[in-house]
Amino acid sequence: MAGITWHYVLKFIITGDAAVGKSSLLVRLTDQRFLVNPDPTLGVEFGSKLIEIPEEGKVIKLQCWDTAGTESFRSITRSYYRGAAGCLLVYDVTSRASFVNARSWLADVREHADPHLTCILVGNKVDLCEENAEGASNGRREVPTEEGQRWADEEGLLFVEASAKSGQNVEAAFEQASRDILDKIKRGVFDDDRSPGVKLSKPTNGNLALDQGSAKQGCCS
Ligand SMILES: Nc1nc2c(ncn2[C@@H]2O[C@H](COP(=O)(O)OP(=O)(O)O)[C@@H](O)[C@H]2O)c(=O)[nH]1
Ligand SMILES: [Mg+2]
Repeated sequence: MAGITWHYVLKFIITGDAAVGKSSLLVRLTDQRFLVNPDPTLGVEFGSKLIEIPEEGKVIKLQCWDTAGTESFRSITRSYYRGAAGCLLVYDVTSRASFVNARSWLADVREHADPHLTCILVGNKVDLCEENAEGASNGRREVPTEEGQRWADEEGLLFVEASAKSGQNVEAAFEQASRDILDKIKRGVFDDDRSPGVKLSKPTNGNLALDQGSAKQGCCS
């Protein structure tokens, strides 16, 4: 595998209410840092990162589109749903409203995205409700873990609780979704000709081709 840059490019979208931490999750993934006062996202922002799925022996290039969560951008962001293989549907565990609104974001995803898209529900900001020594939380949590898990199960979504601030489960969320997408590719649900959200590094002479050019291109590789 020497020299291989990536085996698959998977396009992800990150969606959910404003201020739940979508941009922070992306910055944590790509730059391993956390901004206390990030600028609000205007329209759509982009980030990319290589991750490894060791048990599959595959290197994945994640291409992530971070959408603005405000109503005024909703019509713009819808067009970005189309070519995605994966979606992070984010809510804030300290905001019940953001969890309730996740339903309408999911409805948007279902309406506009590929029906085979893998969606992972991410309850962000768990660092704000860490338990004390007696096991009691400090009271900021508004959505119990079980409730998030139950809704994810009902809707057929993957589920994880994470923190862009501490980094907990951020890469794991993308990895879990990528594993699910790889599984779909294996089963022939996604293929790179039909699904714009999945791009395969083209084989030459039975080996995976180098695609240094595209991997190094642009501002975000
Ligand atoms: N404590 C905590 N704050 C967070 C976390 N993620 C984001 N924030 C904060 O929440 C606010 C909104 O974050 P942002 O990433 O802009 O949200 P977006 O509108 O969904 O992109 C910012 O002040 C962030 O610093 C987290 O995991 N924990
Ligand atoms: Mg944002």
